[in-house]
Amino acid sequence: MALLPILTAPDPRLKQKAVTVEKVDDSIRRLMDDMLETMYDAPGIGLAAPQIGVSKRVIVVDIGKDESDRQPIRMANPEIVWVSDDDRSYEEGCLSVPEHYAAVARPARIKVRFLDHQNEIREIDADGLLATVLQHEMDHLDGILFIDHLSSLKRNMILRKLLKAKKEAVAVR
Ligand code: K1U
Ligand code: ZN
Repeated sequence: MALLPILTAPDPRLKQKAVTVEKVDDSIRRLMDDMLETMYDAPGIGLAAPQIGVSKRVIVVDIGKDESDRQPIRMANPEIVWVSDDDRSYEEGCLSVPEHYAAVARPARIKVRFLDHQNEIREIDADGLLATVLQHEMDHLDGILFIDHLSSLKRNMILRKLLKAKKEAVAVR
């Protein structure tokens, strides 16, 4: 397994629509495992392939409480097939938008269809934190960041700070 560098905004690769996976084969399984290792190391509770510069429709999620309670979920080509009418607002973070958090309202409950790590079609019903994280990760596959759900004023303020931090990091290298 391998630890992969996580891209941070602003980066054009985070704004692209990712490509559908033809089949979950050994190379996609390796990608899923590398993404899980990278996510646990970050640490985070979700990761989408575009965040590591891979334009494929693959996400991983684990909302387990700690290392002794790991519940990894691997998904290729996830799609939302049902959403509840009611929304839930949650303070979101993102490994590609470091040190910024904001409340985002999304459907409270969803049903997701996906290919699992054995290339089998599966469906899961999700609510609470799992529903929030799955929607956040699926947004990444369409080039959408949680800051795109905020006002342009808040989004541009965050992007300006991230760009400044990137320029300062290059200057001290
Ligand atoms: O997509 C990502 O960058 C991962 C992101 C997922 C997410 C978190 C919260 C709401 C929506 C989506 C993160 O994992 S940010 C880090 C984080 O939330 C966390 C890290 C360690 C322990 C618990 C949470
Ligand atoms: Zn994210």
